[in-house]
Amino acid sequence: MLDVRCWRAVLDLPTSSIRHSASMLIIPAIDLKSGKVVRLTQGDPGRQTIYADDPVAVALRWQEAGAKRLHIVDLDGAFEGTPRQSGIIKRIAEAVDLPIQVGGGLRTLAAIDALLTDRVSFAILGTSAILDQRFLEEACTRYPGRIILAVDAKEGKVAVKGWMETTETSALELIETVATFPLAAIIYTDISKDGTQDGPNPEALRKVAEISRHPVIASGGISSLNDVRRVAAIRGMVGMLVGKALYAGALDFKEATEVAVQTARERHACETDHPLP
Ligand code: AMZ
Repeated sequence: MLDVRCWRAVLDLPTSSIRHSASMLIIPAIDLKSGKVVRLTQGDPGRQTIYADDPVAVALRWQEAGAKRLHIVDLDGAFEGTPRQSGIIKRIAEAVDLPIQVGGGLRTLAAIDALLTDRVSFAILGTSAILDQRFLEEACTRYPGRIILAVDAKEGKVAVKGWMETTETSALELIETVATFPLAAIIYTDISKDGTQDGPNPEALRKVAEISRHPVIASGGISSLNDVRRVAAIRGMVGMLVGKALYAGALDFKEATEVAVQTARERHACETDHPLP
């Protein structure tokens, strides 16, 4: 079976304008709600913190800080089932010169077509991909290497529709099922940790990375350099989404990147020098 773990392969996509040797990305998350940059706690719209009124300025700030990629979620889109913040996302895409990945409300091929212009590198699919795997396959076939699957898990089961509904689908089984799909990556979010600054769940992440044939991006609770180190040390991880900890100042972007890259290098050297049987 094709092993598509190699992050370089993802970065080498024609749509990715940036080449770099770092093997572990800290990806700032820009969650949009009613035109503002917000963070929810455990995905609950009732527990929302507003961080900024100008999403374009925030995106430019992350670019200036050295981000190599941005993660943008249209939360209104995720809740309502159709993109709602397309105007702002277009303005961000025009303003920055970075690969961006965008999700929230992408439930039809037409919505994906409208998003994936040459300034938006990746479409993130959650609900539609989980409820209809043929749709995911179709989207991947149309845009090989440009679709990212969002696996948002609540106690091991995948949640959909703005995380308001939890399915019976096991996150790990889903990841196995999509092994041969030409996805760019899988984002695994631990909902119980998201927006809590409580630290990630390395055991769950390790399992996900172990069974995934795709590069894995971790999300949920990452809020200290120690958390960054623990996630970056997991084989198969290529990056991590950080939101609240960056906005609240608990984590410095540059420091986090240095630690992530250094840890990934050490891991890689270790794997190369002492390959496990
Ligand atoms: O915070 C939430 N309640 C939330 C959230 N962040 N609900 C969905 N999402 C994100 C997913 C994924 O990136 O993590 O929206 C995207 C999926 O949207 P959809 O519409 O495809 O399920």
